[in-house]
Amino acid sequence: MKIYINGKFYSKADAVVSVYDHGLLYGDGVFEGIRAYGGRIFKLREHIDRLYESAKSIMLKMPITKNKLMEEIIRTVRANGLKDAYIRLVVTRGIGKLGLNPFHCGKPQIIIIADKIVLYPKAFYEKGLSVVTVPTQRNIAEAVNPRIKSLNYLNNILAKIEACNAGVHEAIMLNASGYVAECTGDNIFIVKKGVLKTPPLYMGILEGITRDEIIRLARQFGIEVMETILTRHDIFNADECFLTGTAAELIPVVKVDERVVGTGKPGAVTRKLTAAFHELVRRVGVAV
Ligand code: PXG
Repeated sequence: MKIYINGKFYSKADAVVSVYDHGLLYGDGVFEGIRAYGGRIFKLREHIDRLYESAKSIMLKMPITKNKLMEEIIRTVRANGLKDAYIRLVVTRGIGKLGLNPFHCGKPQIIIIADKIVLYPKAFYEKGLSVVTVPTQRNIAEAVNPRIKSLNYLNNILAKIEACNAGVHEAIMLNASGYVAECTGDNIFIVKKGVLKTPPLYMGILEGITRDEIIRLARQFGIEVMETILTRHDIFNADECFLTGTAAELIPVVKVDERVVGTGKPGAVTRKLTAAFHELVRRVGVAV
């Protein structure tokens, strides 16, 4: 495996960063999780745009242009001979002193890992997931804005631990007002009376690239889409529920806090959007 760090490739064993890097010391940095399907990188430009927005928000000055970074990502996928890949793009604050001040750090470090994608077992996509709502609330936007895809993922990890403790694979996180926000690494949708509903960005969520694509696909099908406040009650009583994310793609949810959602099986709208999404990812994207 060839791992990219600041313009050079290293073997997995040699791909190391300094213990003085603020990415390690403070979780100070940003990242993206990107996928390639059949030699095409899906929504590369959108991921790069989101990364630069995250970086801007935390006052991390990207050391290279967007175009150069896209070239470097393509180069890394190519160097690893991958057609279907999970690309982890990480930008750390860089090497600094012990002490919070990010302005004492040198250059940000750019790391690109292109690896094989490990999928959830197929059974989850066919039967649907069981999930729980958890005590850990999603970060409030006025503290660490969930729209920043930062290296500081403890908020989500705490929720994931609670899901694991409950014996399920995913957690629904609520915001500080008790409304549904998102999952630990996925956005959430429901279908109610033919309308597709998902929490708006101001509920304190990441603007998922898969989320945006599903909204667009649904509208193309003539399905009404509402970005609206959702409560646990709405999720329990939904006709269908599914999660979206780069890693998970679309995954049906059939049980929430022991309440069976809809028929207890992946619904028709979920299946239709899943098929359309799979068709899309193989057709579009930046060729490697
Ligand atoms: N919410 C959160 C908190 C996320 O971290 C999503 C929603 C979905 O966004 P996208 O743009 O992927 O549709 C995410 C994405 C990983 C990994 O390695 C995590 C994500 C994506 C890819 C890989 O854990 N999270």
